[in-house]
Parts: sequence; structure tokens; C-alpha cells
Amino acid sequence: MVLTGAGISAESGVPTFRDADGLWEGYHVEDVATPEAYDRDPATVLKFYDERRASLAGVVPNPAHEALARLEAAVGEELLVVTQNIDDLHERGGLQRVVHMHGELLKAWCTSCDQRHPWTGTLVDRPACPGCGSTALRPDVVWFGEIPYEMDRIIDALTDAEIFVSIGTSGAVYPAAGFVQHARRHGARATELNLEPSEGSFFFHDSRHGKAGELVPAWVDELLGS
Ligand code: BJW
Repeated sequence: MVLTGAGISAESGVPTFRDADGLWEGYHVEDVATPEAYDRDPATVLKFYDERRASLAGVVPNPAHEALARLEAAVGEELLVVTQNIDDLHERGGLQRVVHMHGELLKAWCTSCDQRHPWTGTLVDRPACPGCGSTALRPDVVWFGEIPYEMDRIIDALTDAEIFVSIGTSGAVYPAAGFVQHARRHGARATELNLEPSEGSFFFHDSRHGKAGELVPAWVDELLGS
């Protein structure tokens, strides 16, 4: 099982969350990624996600995304990639099967009828839900205090995993930060591929530091014996 975070998309030009000054495009992540922030000031939160959705058009997958697709092509359903990222770079890099545990920028969720819809436009102008016509669409993303998606499937995969690899994540956000301990308790060998040691670096058998665009293709080559 592979867990990915913002660092895998960094070389594609997608900003990470916790950079040197602790700000994310000028915001503290907790101030825009909570249901409370959305209730207090929906226009700011919707505009913030509209801008990020629009910026996806200007980025492309990098060799790390492509290497995971190559691994999947070789091992098929033996591999499960779980991403915390809400971009679509894994899919555009060729990966067929990916779990978006923190949701997807290119989907809108109607809190009135509970349907999800593919979404490429803006939400700040409060468009009508294509399903029920109400104006209760929000980004289909998981904010602090909300429950990440597909947790049962993820826990099963962690429990069964022989190898757990964490790529480009700071290990600051739970439950993803605890996956390594779960996988290890159930016998997995754990490897970290990150620019620098993550907060949970000591939980891994092997922690390699550098850019995902270099480390991930090399790790896939190693695994496939090429
Ligand atoms: C590179 C690189 C390159 C850079 N190559 N590497 C106290 C203690 C413990 C937990 C809690 C607590 N208080 C509250 C909690 C829970 C809370 C939490 O974890 N809070 C922390 C702040 C402590 N978590 C939640 O609320 C979650 N829900 C939950 O726990 O529900 C309960 C429950 C769970 C399970 C079952 C049942 C019940 C929800 C968390 C939602 C997080 N949402 C966000 C926003 C999503 C939408 C959006 O994108 O806008 O998700 S926050 C943000 O952080 C985003 C990310 O997915 C997530 C993780 O960030 P990530 O990916 O790690 O990025 P960075 O920037 O932090 O790190 C990047 C790394 O890459 C760095 O290490 C760089 O060095 C590296 N890097 N360039 C390789 N080129």
C-alpha cells in the first residue's frame, strides 16, 4: 500500500500545506479547511477552492505519479494507492485505482440532497445542484473534524499490506499519520520517501530523503527488479 501527500505533487507546481512559514497561499490551513471556517465565511472558503480548482489546468503529473502508474501496470490489484491529495494528478499520470481519502477538487457535494457531482467550474457564485436544484454545493473535500473517506477499505488494506510506503507527507495530520503504525503492527515493512524526515520518520524501517520525482521512480525500479 502506498500513501501519498502534497509532496508528490510539489514538483508539478502544486503548493504543499506546511511550508517554511507555515502558511498555505497566505492562509493557515486550519482557517480555510474547517467546517467552522466555511460556516463563518463561505465566500472566502469557496473562492479559495475555486482558485485551486482552476489552477489544476496549469499543472501536469511528474515522474513520481508516472512511476506509481508503472508499478500498478506491473502488479495490478496487489497495489492500492491512497492519497491525501485532492488534485487529479495520479489519474492523469495513468493510475487506474486510487482512493482520495480527503476528497477531490473536481467534485462538488450537495449538502441538501447528499449527491456528488463532477465539477470543473466555480462554486462561489452558488450554482444550483444538478440533482435537486438547491444552492447547497460545497467542495467535496474533507476538512478538519470531518471523517476521511473509505476508512474501512483503507484499514483493510493496511492490515493486509506486506509493504507500506509513505510518499511526500509531513505526518502531521491524522488518521493518515497513524497508518504506518497500523501497517507495522500487522507485519508490513515500512518505507518513507520524503524531502526531509517527517514527524513520524522514526516509525519507518527505511526513510529516504530527496525529491519524489527522483526517489519514487528509483524505488519502483528497485521493487520491480529492473
Ligand atoms: C516533498 C517534496 C518533494 C515537499 N518530494 N517530498 C490532536 C492529536 C491528534 C489528532 C488530532 C488532534 N486534534 C485534532 C485531530 C484530528 C485532525 C488532525 O490530524 N489534526 C492535526 C492538525 C493534529 N484530523 C482530522 O480532523 C481528520 N479527521 C479525523 O481525524 O476524523 C476522525 C476519524 C478518523 C478516522 C475514522 C473515524 C473518525 C480530517 C483531516 C482532514 C485534513 N484535510 C486537509 C485539507 C483537505 C482539503 C484540501 O486539500 O484543501 O488535508 S488539511 C491538509 O493536510 C490536507 C492534506 O491532505 C493534509 C496532509 O498534508 P500533507 O499531504 O502531509 O502535506 P504537508 O504540506 O503537510 O507535507 C508535505 C510534505 O512533503 C513535507 O514533509 C515536505 O517535506 C514534503 N515535500 N516537496 C518529496 N518534491
